[in-house]
Amino acid sequence: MAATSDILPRFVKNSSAAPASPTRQACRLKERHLLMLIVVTFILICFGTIFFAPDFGESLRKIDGLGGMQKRVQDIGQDFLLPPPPLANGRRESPLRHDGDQIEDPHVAQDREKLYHKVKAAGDLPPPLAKPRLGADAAAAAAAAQEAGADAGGAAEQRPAVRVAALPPVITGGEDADPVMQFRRRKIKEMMQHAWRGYASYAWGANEVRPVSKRSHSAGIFGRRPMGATIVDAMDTLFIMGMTDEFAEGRLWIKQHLDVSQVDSEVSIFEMNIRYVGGLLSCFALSGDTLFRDRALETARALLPAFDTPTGIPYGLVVPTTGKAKNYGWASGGSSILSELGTLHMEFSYLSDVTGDPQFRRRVQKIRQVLAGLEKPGGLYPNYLHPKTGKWGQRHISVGALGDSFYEYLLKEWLRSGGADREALMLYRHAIGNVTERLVRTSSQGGLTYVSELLNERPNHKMDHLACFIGGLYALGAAKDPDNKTDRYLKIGKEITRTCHESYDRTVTKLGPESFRFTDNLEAKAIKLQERYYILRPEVIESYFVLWRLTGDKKYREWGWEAAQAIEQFCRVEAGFSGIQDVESPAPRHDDVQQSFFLAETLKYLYLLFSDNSLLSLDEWVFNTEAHPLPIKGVNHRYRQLSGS
Ligand code: DMJ
Repeated sequence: MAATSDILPRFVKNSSAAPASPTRQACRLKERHLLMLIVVTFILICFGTIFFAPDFGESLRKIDGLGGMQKRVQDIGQDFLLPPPPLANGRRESPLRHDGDQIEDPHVAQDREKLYHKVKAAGDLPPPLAKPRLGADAAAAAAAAQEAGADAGGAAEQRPAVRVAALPPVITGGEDADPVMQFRRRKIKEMMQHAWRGYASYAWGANEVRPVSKRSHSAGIFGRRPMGATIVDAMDTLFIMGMTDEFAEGRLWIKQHLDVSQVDSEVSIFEMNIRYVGGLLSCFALSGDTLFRDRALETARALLPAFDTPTGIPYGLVVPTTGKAKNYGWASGGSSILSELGTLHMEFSYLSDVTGDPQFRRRVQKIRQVLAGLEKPGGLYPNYLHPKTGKWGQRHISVGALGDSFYEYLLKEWLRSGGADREALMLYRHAIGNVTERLVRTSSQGGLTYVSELLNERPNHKMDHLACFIGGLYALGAAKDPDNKTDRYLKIGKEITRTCHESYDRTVTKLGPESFRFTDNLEAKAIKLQERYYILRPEVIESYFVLWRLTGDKKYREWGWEAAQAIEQFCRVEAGFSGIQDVESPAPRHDDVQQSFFLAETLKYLYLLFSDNSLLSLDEWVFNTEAHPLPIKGVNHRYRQLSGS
């Protein structure tokens, strides 16, 4: 057996007897080369260690220049081989690119952004854009730009923050004198920043973000294309919170990418109206920027083919590119849905006023005419109406899912029109009167007030989370409608809101379930597992906000804070906020969706709850069903009606 002590292989077996042969000499030479290689490698490793290991480098850092260089190498090091960021102006590039429908891996975009910020921090790129200036400062900046002959629109493409400076000042103020409320309001703004950041980092341009798995998400209601639903829905919340950089980013996306007419799959008329048309009109009213009005107009135009029915009652779905429209297959023999066909009036009327195009108002007046002329079984409105026959479908009556915002828009359109639409008020009084007489009930044990449903004349003692908006609606009607039921309706509004608070307070997480029931044995509790989820819905908080504004009772602020804390505890995840699957679990699973209405509604109502009453006063603004504020005609100077229309 050959000796095993040698490190290097032997090439000659009997080395002891034989003199050194030429072959042997060549082997020694090779051995020497190999040894030299090892020594050089060792030196290189030592050198690298001194440079890259923080402890070894500590003393070197003291030497000017060398220390700085070492830090830079360390900072950039691992990302050095990634391609450079595409934009040097501080604008975030979309991880989902629309150009040619190319979808870029969000992780690549994330890495690129990380590298960009590192390089920028190392001082190799120009400093980021200055924050937009507001007020007089903004006016001065705009004037200077004009004087220099700058094209505000064109230049804005590259430098969105500058574009905002050219806008009228944001609505500021609204800070409550109470430091506790100031703290809470700041916290809600921080939650908004977190929600926005999660969406912008992982799903920019898509409809929503999956904040756990950090990917984009889209519900069928928006069609199959990325339509920036979260951007459009969040814009007015960003505006009132003074998040001007984010607002500028959103505006740029809307300018460059939002074109509903190009969507070649079915979109929901209702959702496109309340989130897009409503959201854009709200931004127009708040900012005066006509881009928003024009996009609202284009969006509403893309929906119009759905109204071409024998009765004028619109279908629920339309394909904007082809104009093909239809109803949901599951909706009572091809019927349209009450809450959908009845939740267009505010946006369409306002759109006609600010564009001078009367066709939108005409469409919703036609719907109104049909509804006003129909016989209502027991004075109530069933949830299904057939667009061809103009006849009611299945007799399901509810102020929750499928019915809810129809009732809301009767009262609110009267308010929005500055009292001009008296027919809306009459219909509201009639509808709410019958809801009160036939659906409002009191639970047998605890005396909780709730609104039941009717299915083929039989009561169903269940309330949806969605139905909880009606506490606020009762109170709003009581405060604004000078009829003789004010006290009674205000009391009902307060009581229903108390019940909705109970539905939160009686769960493990202190978040309310999707629906809750009233039986002989339980009250305001979900029975089935499928009813126990919470998807960041706003309706309960919405009623807290309205009742706080109208009554000044501090308990609504406390209840809102309880909900905010529960959302923070159970729904906050690394890239935003997620719905949860079971409000009765101490460690609920996340549904991995950050709904766009969380930014549009839930956070907005919380923010307003902890602001003072001057911010979006209920005397000047009325909120659409997605919490987008619309100005009240004849009262609010931001109404911006097109002269002559
Ligand atoms: C929102 O899109 C609107 O509030 C709508 O009226 C009902 N559902 C969601 C929020 O829950």
